[in-house]
Amino acid sequence: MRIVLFGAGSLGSLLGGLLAREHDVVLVGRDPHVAAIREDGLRVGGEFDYRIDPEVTTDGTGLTAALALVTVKSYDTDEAARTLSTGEFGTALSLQNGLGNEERLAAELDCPVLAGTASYGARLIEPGAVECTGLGRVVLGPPEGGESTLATMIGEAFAESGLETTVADDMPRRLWVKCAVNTAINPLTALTGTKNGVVLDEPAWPIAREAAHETARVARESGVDLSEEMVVDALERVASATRGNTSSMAQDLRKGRRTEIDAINGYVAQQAEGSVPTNALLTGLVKTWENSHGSG
Ligand code: KPL
Repeated sequence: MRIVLFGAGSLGSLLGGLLAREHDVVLVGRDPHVAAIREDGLRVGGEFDYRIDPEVTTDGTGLTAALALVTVKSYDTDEAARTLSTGEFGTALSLQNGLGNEERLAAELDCPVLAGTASYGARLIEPGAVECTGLGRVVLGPPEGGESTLATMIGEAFAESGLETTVADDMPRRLWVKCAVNTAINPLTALTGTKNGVVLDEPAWPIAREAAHETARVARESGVDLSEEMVVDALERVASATRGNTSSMAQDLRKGRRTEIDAINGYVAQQAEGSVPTNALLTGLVKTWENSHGSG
């Protein structure tokens, strides 16, 4: 299958490197990463140890493939959608943080858009080299829920290249669970410069739990059946499994880059019918940091 992977950051490069073992992958990214891959191939380390030569480009316009796999940061989704709309794709799949990405892609693209989550841990070591810091799973399906033969076909293609893949008929609930986990772990670890496991202990735990509880409430307001226990279970599971990892938001803040706060805690605060003080506070704190560091 020909796959255009739009967004060769850490997760995108890892998934691209894994998919390229079986499929014809075009990685769309930025220099110097793209230049290094063109020169010497992509090195996939950590849980894996190999070098591979996917096609690479910095120009995502006019591309054609069976699948456009979108892994850009949530604040780049609109631009990615506009660029991809100059090409032709059978299906698009968003594997991004935050909520609302699929709607924004669907507004520009002529093909069906699937939703997904990816729990592989990834870190860019240097241009041309990505490390898998933890094996995980890709879950994908229609963003509105239900079954889809397209999702099954993409799931099979992913599994062929050795990716742990599940095709799910309850993506709305899964996306909200992931968002709840991210509302709890990402801003807390970013603001305090700590690893994911810190949220499991006092004094961070009550803040993390409250952020996840509020998110479950907002999910229910949007018609998704999600209890407080479900999100707290997921939070404990993810924080334990990734205890020693640095969250994507903590990595962004440390590097002085813009974060995905608007699509995570900011999205929850914006969608809420009532007040969500913990999510609003965490959003305000991260945005204050971004503004004062010129990355907002
Ligand atoms: O998705 C993540 C992220 O860092 O964005 C978690 C689940 C927190 C893992 O690090």
